[in-house]
Amino acid sequence: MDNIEFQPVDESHRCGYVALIGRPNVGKSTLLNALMGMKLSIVTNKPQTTRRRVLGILSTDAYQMILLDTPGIIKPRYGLQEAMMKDVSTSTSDADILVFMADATRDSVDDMTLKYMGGKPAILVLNKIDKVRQEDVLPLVTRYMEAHPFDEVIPVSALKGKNLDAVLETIQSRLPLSPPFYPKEMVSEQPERFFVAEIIREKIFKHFRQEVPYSTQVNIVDWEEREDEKDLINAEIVVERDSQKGILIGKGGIALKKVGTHAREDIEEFIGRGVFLKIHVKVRNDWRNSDVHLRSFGFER
Ligand SMILES: Nc1nc2c(ncn2[C@@H]2O[C@H](COP(=O)(O)OP(=O)(O)OP(=O)(O)O)[C@@H](O)[C@H]2O)c(=O)[nH]1
Ligand SMILES: [Mg+2]
Repeated sequence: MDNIEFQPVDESHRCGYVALIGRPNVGKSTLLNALMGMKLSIVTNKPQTTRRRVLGILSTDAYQMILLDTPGIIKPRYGLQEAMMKDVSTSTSDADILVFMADATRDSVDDMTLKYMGGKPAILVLNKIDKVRQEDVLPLVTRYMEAHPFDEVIPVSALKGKNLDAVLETIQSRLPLSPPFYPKEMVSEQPERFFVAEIIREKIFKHFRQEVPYSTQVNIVDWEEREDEKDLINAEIVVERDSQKGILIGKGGIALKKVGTHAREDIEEFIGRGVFLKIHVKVRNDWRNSDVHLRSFGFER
């Protein structure tokens, strides 16, 4: 008994899981990063950027919010997308509170996405208000409220950091009373490898068009930490066809080199150390529909 330490119990401390869900490209990952005050989740102007949930842990003395950024909700057409939607379902069932995010520049309410809500406490966050006229927001709010009984509605601009305090306060007030689940200094539970692979994937989304980003998986094959030398990271990019491999590598390797340089800069900033980044490209036919490949890349459908 002597070596058991009793932590003082703070009765008013709040802690819980908060899932950020919504259509692709509405700004969920931008919001996660803005709330966290650091870039954890990759952001591009293409839909379906996020493929699996990214966990951000935001702690103060008073609360701990475990934020789950999720893939954008779509009707799945292939195995990878099925795994992505399973991830959304798991996140919503794990969540104490749902933050449903919608793009204020689009005026349609999507019933398919609302099916993921169940009966959980839900906050509607209308994003991108920097791009719409204020008088257009209210009719959209009305339409959403008719479609689902949201507990709160908050118009924001995740990109410009507008009204995010209101998001934090609203979430905080609805979190369950509970001691923290994670140490307060922890910001995520995903390993550095995951974030490094994501950074490389972000650059591929930014540098290539059409199907190449969607056919790409990035794996960290090896990571050697070396004394007095830069870390050596070996990454592989998996594509579905030889033609995609050709596009990724580019004439004289120039396209892949660009991806590598941009990724390395961000990786070094993220991990705070110098890095040698080696990337090679391999082809796995139709991996997005292969259970064996999906599983080996960590996706479950
Ligand atoms: N104008 C404007 N653009 C925004 C805002 N928030 C996000 N964006 C842009 O919208 C695009 C998509 O942002 P993401 O954060 O990747 O969106 P997402 O919902 O995570 O997308 P998926 O991961 O594909 O589901 C990016 O180009 C962002 O810069 C905003 O408040 N205003
Ligand atoms: Mg995203």
